[in-house]
Amino acid sequence: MIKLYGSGFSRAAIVKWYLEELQIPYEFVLVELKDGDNFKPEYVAINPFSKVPSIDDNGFILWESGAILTYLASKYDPTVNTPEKIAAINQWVLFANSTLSDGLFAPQFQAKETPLLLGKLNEILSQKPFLVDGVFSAADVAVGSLLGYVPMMIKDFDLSPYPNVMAYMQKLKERPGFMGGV
Ligand SMILES: N[C@@H](CCC(=O)N[C@@H](CS)C(=O)NCC(=O)O)C(=O)O
Repeated sequence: MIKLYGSGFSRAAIVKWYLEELQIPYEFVLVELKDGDNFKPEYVAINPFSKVPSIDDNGFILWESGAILTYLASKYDPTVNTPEKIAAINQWVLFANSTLSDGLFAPQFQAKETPLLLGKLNEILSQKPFLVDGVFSAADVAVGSLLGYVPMMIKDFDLSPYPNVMAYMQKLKERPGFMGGV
């Protein structure tokens, strides 16, 4: 069974959501960051950088939430069955964890990047319900999770100029497993 290593209020919630979407049985292993469990030798053996999440899939260990999402998609989502599809998902996962993350949360980029990125995302989401081929995938978990952090991390952020982004966030929030619990 897959083991998911994570802590409360961490990016392990992203992987947990996707495991629930895929309906894969998994064991959640608590690595309590506030107690420094991530610096203990047994966890450093799993992730040398002491970050969560990590997974252990029957002996195959992987860390970085984005890498874990694309691995799970290519292994366990039967619709992800061509190099092009894997690449398209990878593109959105990398976009979420680098371009979008920096543009939304790095103070030096916010003013220029946030309206540009959310404006374009709003346009894209006016044409399709989900990001890759209009079908829910790991791409939506990655981008949706990042967007989910906006109301949590940026006080009074006004999303009203981006109604399609708001509707997308609401639709994802209603899915069972959405960023739940971790
Ligand atoms: N880019 C990494 C970020 C991982 C990360 O920074 N995780 C945080 C929790 S959300 C962590 O483990 N922090 C512990 C620490 O830095 O000591 C990912 O997406 O997996």
